[in-house]
Amino acid sequence: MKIAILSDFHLGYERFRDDAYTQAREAFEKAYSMSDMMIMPGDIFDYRHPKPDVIAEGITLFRELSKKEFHARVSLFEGKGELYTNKPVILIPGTHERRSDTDVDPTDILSLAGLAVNINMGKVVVEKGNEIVVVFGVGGVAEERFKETIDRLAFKPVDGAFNIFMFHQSLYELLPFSKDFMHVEDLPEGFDLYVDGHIHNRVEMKCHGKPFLIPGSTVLTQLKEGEQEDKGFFIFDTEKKTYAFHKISSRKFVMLKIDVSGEDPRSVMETIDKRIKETTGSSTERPVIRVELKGRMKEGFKASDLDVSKVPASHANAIVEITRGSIVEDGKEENVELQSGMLGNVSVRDYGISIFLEKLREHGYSLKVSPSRLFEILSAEGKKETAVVKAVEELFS
Ligand SMILES: [Mn+2]
Repeated sequence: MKIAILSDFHLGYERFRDDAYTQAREAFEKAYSMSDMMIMPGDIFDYRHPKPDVIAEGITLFRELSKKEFHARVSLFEGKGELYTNKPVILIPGTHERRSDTDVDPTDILSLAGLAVNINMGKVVVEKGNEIVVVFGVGGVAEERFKETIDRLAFKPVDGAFNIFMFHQSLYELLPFSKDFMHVEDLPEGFDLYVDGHIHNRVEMKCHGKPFLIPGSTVLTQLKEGEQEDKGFFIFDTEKKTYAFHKISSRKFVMLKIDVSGEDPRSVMETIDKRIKETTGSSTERPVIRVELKGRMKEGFKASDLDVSKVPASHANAIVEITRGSIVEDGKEENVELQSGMLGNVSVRDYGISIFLEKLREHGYSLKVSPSRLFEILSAEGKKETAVVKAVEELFS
């Protein structure tokens, strides 16, 4: 069977809302035309509570797919709720859609509408002729809960079938930053293919000797170095055990690192202007260009002497952002910048969870409510007071 693997569409992502929609649509179209079944490891939506117009975008995209003929069909489903379609469009929720286990998340809406099969904490059997593919799914959970979750689920690969383990987490080998992240070798054994979401650049590795694939997101979100590559999806061929990446047309992202060492503000500004012009050329598609200035300027000058505020407007055929945080100055610590909700390659949310856990450990937290559940309660509410009341209720009722 030919399996399309596509991920992290982030429908509703505010900064590039149209890109999120049109690039997902292109990925859906192309991936459908090349495959017998489609699997999607999470972050379909950018929010746990998408607005109705964003839910409508999701429904529109998935409805297009649901009208098509597939060569394979779902023959068995085990998971939350019922099966409302036997078309093999299979997904799990990601960390962006994550809610508590009993709450309805936006991917549940797609399955309730019969537009996809949500296999969060469950599995699905897909058949085409006498070929059988079984996909096991674990939606995004807090990193420190991942191990206990897969232990509890204890998925058993099915004899005579092609078995896929699909999830949505960080792994230590990809982001060596928290001891809560699992290692690749800790993933359950015996599967023919491992598919992960969450990471927004493309990853091709091995796990227990079998392919481990992350297609990356279909839309720019993090504006980190890894996102300069093409966006797209994988097609995996279960017969030949081969796969290939297929790109979609997506907004280009270029990172320009400019060394300002020994330069005065005027020459720095000229260099910025020249490099941006070289990068955009005659492009009409408005690439995102991120300029990172680093080094120590000519003596007597500091970062604030650079007036970069007018640069974006003078390059209308690009979306330009400039960071001066890495310019070295006397008496100034190196800046840590929070860009697009990311810290290094780690989301602020994941970083927040790891700090929260550390604090709880320091204080010898031993109550019954799991730390991740507590974090979710505290972060789900807009108002601090409401969140605290809910957390206290959960802890002491
Ligand atoms: Mn994502």
